[in-house]
Amino acid sequence: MNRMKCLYLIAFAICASVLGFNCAVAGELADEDGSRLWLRGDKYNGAEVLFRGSMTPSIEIALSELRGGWRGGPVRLELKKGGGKESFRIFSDKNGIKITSAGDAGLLYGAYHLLRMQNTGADMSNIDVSEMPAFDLRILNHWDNPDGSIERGYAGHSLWRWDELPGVVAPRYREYARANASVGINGAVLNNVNASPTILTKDNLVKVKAIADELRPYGVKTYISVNFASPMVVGCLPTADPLDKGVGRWWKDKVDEIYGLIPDFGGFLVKANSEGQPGPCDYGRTHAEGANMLAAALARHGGIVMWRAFVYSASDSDRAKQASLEFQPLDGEFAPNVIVQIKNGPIDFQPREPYSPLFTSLEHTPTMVEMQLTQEYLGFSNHLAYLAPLWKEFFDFVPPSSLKGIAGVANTGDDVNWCGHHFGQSNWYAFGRMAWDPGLTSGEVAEEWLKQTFCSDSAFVTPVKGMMLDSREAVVDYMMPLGLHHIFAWGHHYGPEPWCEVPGARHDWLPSYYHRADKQGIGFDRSVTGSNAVSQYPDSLCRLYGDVSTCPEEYLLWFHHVPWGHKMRSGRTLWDELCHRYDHGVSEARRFQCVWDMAEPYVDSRRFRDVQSKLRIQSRDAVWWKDACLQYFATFSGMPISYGIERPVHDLDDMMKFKLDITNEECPESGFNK
Ligand code: BDP
Repeated sequence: MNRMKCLYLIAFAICASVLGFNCAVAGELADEDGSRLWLRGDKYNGAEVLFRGSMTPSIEIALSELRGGWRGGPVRLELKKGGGKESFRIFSDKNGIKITSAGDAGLLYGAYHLLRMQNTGADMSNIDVSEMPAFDLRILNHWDNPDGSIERGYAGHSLWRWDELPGVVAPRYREYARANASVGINGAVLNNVNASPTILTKDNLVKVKAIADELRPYGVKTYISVNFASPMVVGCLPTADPLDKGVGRWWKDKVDEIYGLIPDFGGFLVKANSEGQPGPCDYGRTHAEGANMLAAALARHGGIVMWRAFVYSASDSDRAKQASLEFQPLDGEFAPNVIVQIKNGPIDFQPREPYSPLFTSLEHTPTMVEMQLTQEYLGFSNHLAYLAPLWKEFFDFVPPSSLKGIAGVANTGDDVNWCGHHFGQSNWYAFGRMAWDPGLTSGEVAEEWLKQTFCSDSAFVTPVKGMMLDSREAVVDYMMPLGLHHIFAWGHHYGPEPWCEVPGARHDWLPSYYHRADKQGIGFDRSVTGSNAVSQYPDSLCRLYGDVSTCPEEYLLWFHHVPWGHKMRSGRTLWDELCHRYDHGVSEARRFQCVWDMAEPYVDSRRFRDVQSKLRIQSRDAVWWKDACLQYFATFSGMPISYGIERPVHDLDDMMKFKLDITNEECPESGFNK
């Protein structure tokens, strides 16, 4: 680089940081690796920040964040009596800006809020903002295993380095905690719901404590997933029966041991009698009896049990009905510190599902929703799928006020950019922001994230935000439009395999169980004359969903087996509509490539190229999905692929022979790509 250019760049960088811009448009910017997430505000270190009172580690962090990043006049922080400990008020008076809260966490959140306002260019004149979180529990669930792998993780290995803890405490724990605090996430379940009992050994609890000590100053509480058979495996008891006195005592002692190490420990997350995990039903006890036994051990310390309702078995009953059938009769039987944690939909994090009817049928049981940030069913960390619209869709049916909390299955790993895909970070960000305030729109959150992560120029933000907002629907269209679901490949959930048959496999683990395509039509009949899953919804929705002529088309094949010639609202037949939706998904993925290429002047070249190559994979995968599904379903419909749409480029036979050689814990370099 010649000297002039170098001077120019330095001058630009200084101007840019003073003005708060971070776009590349007026010159080159140093490549970024994404490790700084949305917390890229240049260090300013000139702010006058004051606090009088007794200092806590969280307040120290709030002060140092403001000193480092605030570019305005004096800011005073003050602890006030009254109000929630996480709530805060920011207002200006004659002496400058003041942040008040009843708790140190509130002051920390206030500090991050003020910085976010500055860094997104919000109007700060006569500022007076009062904020309180919509949910008390805003928790990330890590599906991380003791060996460092992450179930359904596509961003490298676990953040927790169990092998070197507690002696070595990686700096990333604090960076992780800081990122969470900056968006209001206040809890982390450290390990996989398919929990190894070994998490409860003395040696491992000391490691958990070391992490908890790092997270605490940022207001992030530590929780762990426990295996229901732990008393047998770790405690060498002959049983794990929740009504056995010795078992109850073992859990009490274990919980006391944990609180001896971690006085503010949050509690347990439990996956029981689900997908082969042990649980109370092994002893003829109910989920409530199992959960309440753990709850009794935790209650003395203020801890909670998050008991998952993700249960289904290889029975004749429609899988979509099973969680409700098992949990609804237990309504009101759970101890007060048990919260039933329910996935947003009745099956399993599909690109689109109706909400789980348990949310409206459990009337006397505290519930929380579990969303998935890691894109197990949405193209892993290869596809751009901004998930805020999915969560908003859920809240349209289940009001946030009816929930105790919100959990998100994390998409973080030890990849440099944390999430594998730079845009995966937007889901982490949006999860926190929406857990704090589900009233925010998907667009507002996307805009905030873009401005902080990349650049605030509207020529960049407007089109890229548009791409984000359309991205989830595009994935639905090229994977499973019109209510199709679970037609993924066997063994991993990346690509399509609607034809998949595995001799001896559980029928509810095979795509044909879900799509039910035959010569007459396609879709799962869950109407009153079918599996009657519709009856689990409130009457008005039951009627709406149950009638093929009123069922919203996005749920059509979820609730009905529909003839190929059925007239859709567009005037097309079902078959033609299916063709158009798949095709639309593909053209959206292509459009995203164009949008991103036009963003090149605004993004440093490394992140630009990373996203560009991911979008290329996404487009190819979209074509793979479309060609596979349409050509396979055409063998039933007997109809030609609609003439107006792009012709298939792959042979069905080739795609049927193709096996992607990946494990559950990897993101492939590409899918079918002949
Ligand atoms: C499914 C995942 C599986 C999880 C399970 C769960 O495929 O890896 O263990 O959910 O949530 O989506 O328990």
